[in-house]
Amino acid sequence: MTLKIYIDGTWYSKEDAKISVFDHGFLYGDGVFEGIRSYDRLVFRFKEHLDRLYESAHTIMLDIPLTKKEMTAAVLTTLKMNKLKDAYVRLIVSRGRGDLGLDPKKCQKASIVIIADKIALYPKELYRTGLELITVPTMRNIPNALSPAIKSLNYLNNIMAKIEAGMGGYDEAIMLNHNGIVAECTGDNIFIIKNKSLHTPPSYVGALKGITRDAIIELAKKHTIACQESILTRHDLYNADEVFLTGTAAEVIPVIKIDERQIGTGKPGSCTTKLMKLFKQLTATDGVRYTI
Ligand code: PXG
Repeated sequence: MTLKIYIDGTWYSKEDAKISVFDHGFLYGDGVFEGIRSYDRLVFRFKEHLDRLYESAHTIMLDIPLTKKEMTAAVLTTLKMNKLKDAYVRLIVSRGRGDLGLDPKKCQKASIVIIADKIALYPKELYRTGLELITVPTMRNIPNALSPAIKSLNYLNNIMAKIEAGMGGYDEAIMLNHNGIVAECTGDNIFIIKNKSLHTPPSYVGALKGITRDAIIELAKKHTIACQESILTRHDLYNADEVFLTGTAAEVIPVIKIDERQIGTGKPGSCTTKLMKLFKQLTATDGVRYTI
């Protein structure tokens, strides 16, 4: 069965799902997106993802031509139509078709695309052994120039960082901000554990307010693990007891080496392992149910 993709109210087969070259999402990266996951017919933190999408759109003055209720229905229908139990949903809202030229006033209506596909999981092995990361020369966008809270279609600095990490044979890049402070990874947030306390950079230094990050903060609170937003330097990372990353695609994944410095014992630590387990339980119970 070929994948059915939603574009502006109609479902097309994968081969026919096409967007105009005059779409400003393509011409200028003018738009916003979300990456959402479903686990055994439960869409994880669906409301939170939609809230972030509509907030990103509001900030860039992009009118989404569907209400949240209509958007919810469109996503669930796309999941059902593709008979997906465990899925990765890519929801994109672009400024839509316009003329050449930056002015979004030429774009009559935003375009909505919903792709629901099988999730390509990271190799299981990495969750057992942990990742090796490197800090890279490409820094995170300056937060005052473009808010890191906007999940926009502009990912060039993250992409360059990803290339730089890959060239060195590392699994992922740690991006610093313009002051050399740790911000996040290319598509994941970062946490450290030091003296049994969790720390993660605040959004204002240049991190996306990740939904998985929020879930981990909630789980920590519930299980009386101290957790706070902190300004972190590379020194703090190198000397952490444990480090892990969070994101919709990666979920919770341990880190064992950063810039060739071993983290803690060099093996995924007990607090990380506990949070990985708690997160798995959460995804199995907390979500919006659909039937297929
Ligand atoms: N930072 C950045 C820059 C991200 O893009 C995260 C952190 C983690 O946020 P969540 O809300 O997922 O916990 C992201 C998430 C994709 C894709 O298709 C990208 C993300 C998530 C899922 C899919 O590239 N980015």
